[in-house]
Amino acid sequence: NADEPWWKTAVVYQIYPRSFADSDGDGVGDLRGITRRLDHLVELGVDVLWLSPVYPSPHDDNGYDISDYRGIDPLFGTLEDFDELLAAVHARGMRLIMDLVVNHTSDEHPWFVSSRDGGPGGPARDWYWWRPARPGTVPGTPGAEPNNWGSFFSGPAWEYDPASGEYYLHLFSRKQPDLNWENPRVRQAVYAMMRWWLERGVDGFRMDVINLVSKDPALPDGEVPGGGRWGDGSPYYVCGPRIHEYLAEMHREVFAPHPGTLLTVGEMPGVTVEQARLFTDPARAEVDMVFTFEHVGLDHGPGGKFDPRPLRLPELKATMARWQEGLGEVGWNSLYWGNHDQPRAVSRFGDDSPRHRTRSATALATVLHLHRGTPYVYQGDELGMTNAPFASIHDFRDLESLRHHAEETAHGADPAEVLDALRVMGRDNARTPVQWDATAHAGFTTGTPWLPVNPDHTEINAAAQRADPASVFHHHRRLIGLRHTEPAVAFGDFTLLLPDDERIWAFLRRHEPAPGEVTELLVLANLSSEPARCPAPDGWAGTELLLTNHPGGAPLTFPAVTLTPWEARVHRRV
Ligand code: TEU
Repeated sequence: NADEPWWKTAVVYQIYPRSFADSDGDGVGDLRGITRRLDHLVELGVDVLWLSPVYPSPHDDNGYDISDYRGIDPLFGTLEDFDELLAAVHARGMRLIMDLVVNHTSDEHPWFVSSRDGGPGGPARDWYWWRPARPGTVPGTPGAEPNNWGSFFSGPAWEYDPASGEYYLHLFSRKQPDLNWENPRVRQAVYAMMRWWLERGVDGFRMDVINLVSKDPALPDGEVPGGGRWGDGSPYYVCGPRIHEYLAEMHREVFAPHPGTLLTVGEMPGVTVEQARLFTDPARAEVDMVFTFEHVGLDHGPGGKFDPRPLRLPELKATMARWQEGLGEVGWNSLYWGNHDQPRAVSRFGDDSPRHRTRSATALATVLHLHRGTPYVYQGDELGMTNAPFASIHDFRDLESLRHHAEETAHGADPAEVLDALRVMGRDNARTPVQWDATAHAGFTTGTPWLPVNPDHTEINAAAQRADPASVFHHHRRLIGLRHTEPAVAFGDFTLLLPDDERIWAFLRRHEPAPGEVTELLVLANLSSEPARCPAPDGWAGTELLLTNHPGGAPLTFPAVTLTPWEARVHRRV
């Protein structure tokens, strides 16, 4: 597999800098804090670090609202601190990719300031999406927005500018105006900025909502879903009319001069397998892989993420299998359970009770890392960190949650019910500080953390887990090591077994690098808190047990083996 790209055997670790490690006691994580903690990542064995945004920002959306693309926010340090971190990462044989947020900027970015202040017809007006009020309405009054699109963060997707009497589009917060990618000057400015970071030595980009940058220029009204207040504009901006043209252009302008060295991953809300095959087909030279949202939408009810419903395992297995199948021959998957936008994996997909937490976290990791694709480990998930307790709305910091609560309660929703949904699905769950040890503030800061540390850090922390070979940390280390040593993990094909089983997740990986030279891996996992009978395929009894989260488990027999709660194992047959 020597001619395969390096990132097919790599594992990426996502750092949310604000919550990773604080070096100067201001309660917010920073770059020097990361540099000091690199040995944790080296021991884990990860290959690439993805840094969530550290650019200057008003922090309306915790840095995903950028006001200067070529700097470092003082909250996180300086460009010198960045260069020092990058050199330290490279010195340890790891790579670093930046978070590229170019669907929108901050409303405090100079580009937007000149676009707004230049008024209609101004030279920078068409860097963003400005439109007059809907015909026949009074500008600035409810219903006068240019179309009926809703924002991802509640309310309308348009903000009124009284100075010009026009509105600007923002799919996210009002402080995140959407850039107009129809304008070639916008695209060239983005490419120039990307080249600036590549020349600084970074190894690629995670591209924020990159499949939203092409909009249908007519900006038509969307369907208003039952009980909804705003139109669904997604048919007009998810994978819009020119998205492949733009990404192919970006590849030519930015990535092509760096063949074989970079990693590019597009975050793509709403992307389908068919589209992902186009985006990640190497022959099309667009991006290396994409983040799908299908598997993290299965527990959303009709009202969306804050209308959670129980997740059925067969649905999750089928979704993952469909993406394995769809990108099996052409293209490539990224694999994740969590990130800074999702609740903690062990709380959402596992059982975070003291009895089952370690076992369920390691079972979930085993299943994910043995799929075909590049795994992403979100900071703290290698420790099995859990959702945090939120006593009231005042404990939340994320504007998505705060705005949802304000909007829904203003329209009569029961505050207690809204709060329950935020506790289960709110993004702050994944943003509590990384738990390094059992001391005050978990060793994250010597000051007061911007978001309280989860009280369970006395039990769940990196120091305790480094000392425990059966810990979630060491299981992740073994899984990552397996990807580096067993080619079948990265290159084997995928066959789902027992698709309808409500508790067992079983699948096969088969790798035949040369005719007759076959390696097969059998993954069996009980994703429930009860013992479960697991039918085993014939011919596997007595095969090598390559990895397990339950040493001393029952031997694999035919026709079945009983797996203890959350027991996961990998057998190998050559
Ligand atoms: O997230 C895109 C995105 O779709 C999420 O906002 C998701 O829809 C939402 O959290 C509900 O699950 C990216 C970033 O990862 C996120 O942190 C930013 O808030 C968002 O884009 C805007 O930049």
